[in-house]
Amino acid sequence: MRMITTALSLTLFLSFSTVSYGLVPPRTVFNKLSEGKYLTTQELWFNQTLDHFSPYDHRQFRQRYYEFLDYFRIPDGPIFLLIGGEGTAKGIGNDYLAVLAKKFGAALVALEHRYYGKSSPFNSLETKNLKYLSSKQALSDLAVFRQYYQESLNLKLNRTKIENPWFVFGASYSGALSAWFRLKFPHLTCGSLASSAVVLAVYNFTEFDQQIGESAGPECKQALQETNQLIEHRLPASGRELKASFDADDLEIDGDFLYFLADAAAIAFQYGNPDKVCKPLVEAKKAGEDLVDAYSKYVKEYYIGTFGVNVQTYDQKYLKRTAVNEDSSTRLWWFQVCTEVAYFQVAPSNDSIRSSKVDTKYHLDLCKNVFGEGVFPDVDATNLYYGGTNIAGSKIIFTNGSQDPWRHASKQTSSPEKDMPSYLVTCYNCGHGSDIRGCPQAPFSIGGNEKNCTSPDAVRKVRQKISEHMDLWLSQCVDKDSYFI
Ligand SMILES: *[C@@H]1O[C@H](CO)[C@@H](O)[C@H](O)[C@H]1NC(C)=O
Ligand SMILES: *[C@@H]1O[C@H](CO)[C@@H](O)[C@H](O)[C@H]1NC(C)=O
Ligand SMILES: *[C@@H]1O[C@H](CO)[C@@H](O)[C@H](O)[C@H]1NC(C)=O
Ligand SMILES: *[C@@H]1O[C@H](CO)[C@@H](O)[C@H](O)[C@H]1NC(C)=O
Ligand SMILES: *[C@@H]1O[C@H](CO)[C@@H](O)[C@H](O)[C@H]1NC(C)=O
Ligand SMILES: CC(=O)N[C@H]1CO[C@H](CO)[C@@H](O)[C@@H]1O
Repeated sequence: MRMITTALSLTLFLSFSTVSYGLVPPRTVFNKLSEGKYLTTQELWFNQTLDHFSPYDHRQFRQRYYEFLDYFRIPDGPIFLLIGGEGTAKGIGNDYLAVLAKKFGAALVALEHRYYGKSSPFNSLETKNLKYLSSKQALSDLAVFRQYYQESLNLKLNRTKIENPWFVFGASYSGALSAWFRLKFPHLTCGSLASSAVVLAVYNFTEFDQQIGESAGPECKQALQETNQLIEHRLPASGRELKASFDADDLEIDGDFLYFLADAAAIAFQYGNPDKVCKPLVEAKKAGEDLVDAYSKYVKEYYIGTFGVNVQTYDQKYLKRTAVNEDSSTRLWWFQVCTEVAYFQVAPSNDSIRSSKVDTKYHLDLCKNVFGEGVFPDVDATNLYYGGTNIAGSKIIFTNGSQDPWRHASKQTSSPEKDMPSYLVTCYNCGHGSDIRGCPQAPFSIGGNEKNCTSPDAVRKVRQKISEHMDLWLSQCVDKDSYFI
């Protein structure tokens, strides 16, 4: 166990490299594409409770966080809590939230999600050690951290019992955490921005593939479907050569290979680069060229090359590895998928783009093979706990990108009576988290600049709304002397 109680474990911790080995694939949702574009990467640490729900387990672990105070209006400016998600948190990115922080005179504080990056409580990620990895524990981490940070800020400013107005932010899974934090701890934040927030746990998430078809449009969709049919046809007889032509020789299980190919297409729409996959395929089809060749070229050049995915992270043998390193995010996220939220990206029974072999059984087999008997997601329990799209929160802004396949696990309708607006950013390359990242999300643009969105105005309008809600809710918060006792 990597606990904070011994000096030995501390040094182990610090010896970890800050180098990243790869990016997180789309099923692990929000990508850290902001390499080198940080306001700060100076890491800070605090002692977190391992199990928030045990009355007698008092173990702690070291959790990493970052702060950026250059825009902070001392002493009463708001504090923006940036919620870490299913990946390593390398610093505070210079995206649209930085623009908002400047505008509101806010302090920016980012907490890495437990288990990910350097915030792992254990030296080994074997299944029994993952039992404290859950969204519920993560929400309590945020609550405890928020108190700790407010108190340490008060100490720094030589004052007591003062509360700054807080606002929480997240995108994708951390967008869901952002909404759920406001739901479960309304007294600890004035409001929440839940960007592309996957608040609905879905077992058979067929809408994901369907949205890719819609985002692709008829011509590209057909080319993608034909490509898949060719691949399925060639796989039984010449699987080895086929996999090798995608630089995916390691993927022994056909399902892993087909999942990898499905993700490779999804990524283009999710992150606002539809032409990267559609252009070469449609052109190859028109020219009567081999679609599989065109697709493998795209996968190697774009998905593996530019985007930087590590093919190994699709390999169940690899997912079984329990070492803690920068690439363990995929194993960790699969654990959350396999226990809490599912979002199994299965092929719809009709008209699918991905292979029909990427089905419910594939996912359940993976959960069992990677984590052991009895590990499967109880999505009903998750939705019972949080409410899914019927979330009974307030002062939460939901935003989604029109081309993003994940938006069908988000809240896409407004609930004005509960102060929960929902906005859809609509444009040809508006994807996952476009309100925060602009488009495309790769390459990263400073300040989440919306200039390269096919409709910059669509992004600007939603941002204006976000800003208005924040302004109102923050002002309602500071009016009270102290909204937290
Ligand atoms: C965290 O715990 C360790 C070990 O108990 C202690 O040495 C350290 O001072 C603590 N850090 C903080 C910030 O409280
Ligand atoms: C903190 O406040 C106390 C009481 O007002 C004052 O005596 C002290 O000098 C202050 N310390 C600093 C570091 O500002
Ligand atoms: C998911 O799909 C599988 C296979 O089609 C089916 O057996 C199962 O009942 C579905 N489960 C839910 C909850 O929709
Ligand atoms: C499949 O899709 C077609 C066209 O969208 C539709 O007409 C047909 O009813 C669907 N079949 C099934 C089994 O859902
Ligand atoms: C927009 O795209 C162009 C061409 O790809 C690129 O040079 C430029 O940096 C991008 N601008 C922003 C703000 O991302
Ligand atoms: C406020 C808003 O834009 N709502 C839209 C969100 O997305 C759904 C599904 O596409 C639309 O029906 C809503 O009008």
